Amino acid sequence: MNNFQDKVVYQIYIKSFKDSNGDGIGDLKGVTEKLDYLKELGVDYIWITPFYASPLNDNGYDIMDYYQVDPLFGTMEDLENLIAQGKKRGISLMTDLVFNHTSTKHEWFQKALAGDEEYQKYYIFKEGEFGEPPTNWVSKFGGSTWEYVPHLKKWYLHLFDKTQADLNWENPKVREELKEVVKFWRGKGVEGFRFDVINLISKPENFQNDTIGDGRRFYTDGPKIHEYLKELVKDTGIRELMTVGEMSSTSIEDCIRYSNPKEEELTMCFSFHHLKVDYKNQDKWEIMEPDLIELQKIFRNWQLGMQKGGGWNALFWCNHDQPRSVSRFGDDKAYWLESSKMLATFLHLLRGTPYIYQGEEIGMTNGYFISIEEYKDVESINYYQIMIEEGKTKEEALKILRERSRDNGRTPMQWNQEKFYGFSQVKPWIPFGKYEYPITAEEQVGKEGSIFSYYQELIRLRKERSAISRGEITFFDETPGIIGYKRRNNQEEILVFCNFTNQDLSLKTQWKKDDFFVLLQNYVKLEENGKRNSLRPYETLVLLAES
Ligand code: TEU
Ligand code: CA
Repeated sequence: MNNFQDKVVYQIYIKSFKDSNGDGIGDLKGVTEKLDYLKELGVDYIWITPFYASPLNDNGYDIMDYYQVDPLFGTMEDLENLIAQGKKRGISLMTDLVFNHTSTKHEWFQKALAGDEEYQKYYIFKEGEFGEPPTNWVSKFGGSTWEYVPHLKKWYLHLFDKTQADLNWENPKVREELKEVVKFWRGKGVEGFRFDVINLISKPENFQNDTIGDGRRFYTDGPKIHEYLKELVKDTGIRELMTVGEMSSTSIEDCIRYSNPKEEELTMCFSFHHLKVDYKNQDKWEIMEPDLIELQKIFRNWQLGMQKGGGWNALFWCNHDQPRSVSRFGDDKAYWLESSKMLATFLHLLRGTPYIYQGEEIGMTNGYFISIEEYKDVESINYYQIMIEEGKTKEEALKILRERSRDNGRTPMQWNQEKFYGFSQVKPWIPFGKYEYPITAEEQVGKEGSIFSYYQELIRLRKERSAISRGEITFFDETPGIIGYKRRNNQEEILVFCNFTNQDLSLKTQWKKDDFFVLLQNYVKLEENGKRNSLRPYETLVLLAES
């Protein structure tokens, strides 16, 4: 196992990062231009979302050719150059492999449609009865998971959009094809992989209706998932690389198996339970305030559970599918600076590998789009329709999208105060967010007290302190609204306090200034009396005790 515990990953949503050729769409050359910025931030890996040939119905998560760079994002040469330039700066590239499904434009699916039975076996085609789909499962993007092909008189499975057909991993040929894809990119010098919804690849032997849910219990962490992952990793020789699986609706038990080195599957897992604490009745499209007690419970269970089982977490608040954390768990107006820093602290000092999503390091907020025309995301557009059909008014549906849409995290990076924020020479493919503050990278880099500088400090701390990268974690009971945890390694102990509310809250843990060194704080000054018994709104304190 390689030494990855002190590494930090930066996620790039390529379409919205930096446009180099003035077409309003971010691209590979744009990423290369910004490598020095990333080096300054201090990250070790960049994960770039799919840049392969694609009709882009789901912005590249619908791959048409695994071996080609989409011309919209550049050329293979651009990619090779990016890898080389990254290596010079000590930044490794992780690519995103979408192996649960392909675009329906993929050659394999096209052959299947043309009647080639060999290729129909690459996908999951089934007959329905009485004109009904084979099961009542619900797609992640709304509607049925089955699409009917009249001339074949069969339905095919798509857990996501109908242009994303699920691959049949039961078929050894499919598994061999996908191994070749991994080896190809490995050969290009890619040093890590993120596997998209990889825990959904193993489908049940019998397809049946779900009478109590949307079907996910039949294919999530499915029957052969561990077997498939072991085979993929072994046969492609990527055991020593940094790999992360995106695990949808997963369990701690399965994530231990996915990421415990002894199992020889992956390095770490993304899980999403902490990002559902503001879903009313588990429903993404019903808004409520985050349940902080639940949030604490989830982190406690996952952190302690994974530690006990020898698993490893990928830590994140934001990605291209999620609203911005400062808008969601912080306060992006009155406490924008403080809450951005508090959320960063909480996450980066946990046990696991932190992921920074582009713009998070400068405190970018939700997009807060006003009209439906501004939205580009297939899920947002589908659910807007569904909400209207279910009887919501347009205003109600738009209000929900403003909180929940994936486009909140997809507004273009804001590099400087020039027109189009230095992202592009022209109007970008998606609108900029409607900001209260003129948030830009230029304004923050090299500026003491900025969110960017704070992230630099967090990354530095992880590299300096083994208690953070490798230490044991324990949680201690604090006033509701505050989460407190400890990290310990050898003689070093670090205490972390985070106030997740906009209230002053008193601490149960009493501490004296003489006994600790204040490693980090997000308010400018501690009170002078040498003792601190409370935390201000969104305040965080990181204390070091050395014995
Ligand atoms: O996402 C998987 C996934 O299930 C979600 O994060 C999903 O977007 C969310 O639950 C919807 O509410 C991955 C990719 O990250 C995402 O961008 C793709 O759309 C999806 O897989 C399909 O490839
Ligand atoms: Ca471009």
